Amino acid sequence: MKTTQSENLYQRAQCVTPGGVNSPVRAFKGVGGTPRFIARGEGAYVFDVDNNQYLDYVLSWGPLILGHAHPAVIAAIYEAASLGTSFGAPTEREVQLATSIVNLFPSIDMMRFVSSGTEATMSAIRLARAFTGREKIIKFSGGFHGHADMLLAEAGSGMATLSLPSCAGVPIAATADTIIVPYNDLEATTQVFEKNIGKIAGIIVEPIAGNMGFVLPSADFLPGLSVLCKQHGALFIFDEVMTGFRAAWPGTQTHYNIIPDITCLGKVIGGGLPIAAYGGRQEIMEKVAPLGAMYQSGTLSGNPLGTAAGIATLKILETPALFAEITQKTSRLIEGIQHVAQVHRIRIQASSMGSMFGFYFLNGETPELENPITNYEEAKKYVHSKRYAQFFHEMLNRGYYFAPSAFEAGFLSSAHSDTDIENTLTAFHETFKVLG
Ligand code: HOZ
Repeated sequence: MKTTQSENLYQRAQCVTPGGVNSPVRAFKGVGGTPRFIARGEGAYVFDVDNNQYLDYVLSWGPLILGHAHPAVIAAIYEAASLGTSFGAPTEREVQLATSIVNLFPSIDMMRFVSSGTEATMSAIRLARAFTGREKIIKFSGGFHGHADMLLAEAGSGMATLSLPSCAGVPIAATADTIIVPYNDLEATTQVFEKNIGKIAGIIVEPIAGNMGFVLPSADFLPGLSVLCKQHGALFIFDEVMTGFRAAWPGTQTHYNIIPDITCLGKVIGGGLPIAAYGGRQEIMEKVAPLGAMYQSGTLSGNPLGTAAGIATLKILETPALFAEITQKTSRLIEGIQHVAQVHRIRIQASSMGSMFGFYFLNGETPELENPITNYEEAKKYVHSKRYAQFFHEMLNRGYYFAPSAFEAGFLSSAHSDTDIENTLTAFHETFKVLG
């Protein structure tokens, strides 16, 4: 595979941008090699600057559930752009998209648009603190909620890939009120509440952990957290930036039958443009300025192009059976991967929910359990990172683009065809044959 143009651009990029990338997860630090510079995307495929074609299982880290450059989404963006790109004043599309979201989520009476998942979670934490008058928050190790100071402790995603337990430049005081608990550990969470009576403002959780690889919650975990929050007057914050309109329709809270106090959304609701949101019960959201004293703002919040892309995306995603079809294809992929691994006697842990999936290569230290990885601590211990790196490059060279890290989830789109899945599984067979 010729990669000269990517290599040239990477050289130039490194001179003007730290690590040559505008978000650390894009660098190939966890797998080695040169990041591919992407020239264009079409449906399930991306094409790099050397004109190599890849079947894309990253999909811009989740937003592109309809695939790249979906004609209806592009048409909506063109139409919006032709009328003006930003006004710093309210628009009808904001009301339209917010109304759809409020109607779909029983937990959301009111919501506020922001421009990134980071802003959504940062604002949700501030709101929980404003509403409860308390300062401490609980987050789970390996959970990634964007890059706000108080949440960059034992965080997943790029922090996991780079093995950074904490972030330089974050003052100790910023994370002093962040209490870290292992994911899926209800007992430890209960103890934290008991030791901090009347002090916990809220719990923030990725209902499905998708930034330490892919870990599903145990049956009692999310309901248990919900009960704990109610018992202790703390707010339950569901970070559905990644899982919303992805792992379940409209979110995992519906699937698990949980009514969180605050929900964070992003990725899919912006159809590939920078839109995110946080929302919840009316009495909580009324604390947000200008109604209340919790201040939060943004020049580009609710941007016309982003809301247009979001409206177009959700409209198509509502097509009967479409969501179920993408879900089915994702299950087919995961079952196929499990089968290939069995045939080649390579130990993996693989699972999916909706159109989100993940698989771990397990190392020799891993106990003989069906799903040995249930939290970040276990992921760090049992993941065979070297094997993932080898897998990644074998697949990349065959034209399949997976996340360049063993600690990220994967995604499917409506543009991925059955043939794409079958071809992917054939490539897995070939790759597993040569894995060391
Ligand atoms: N949530 C994204 C992947 N885990 C992060 C995207 C980014 O950091 O660029």
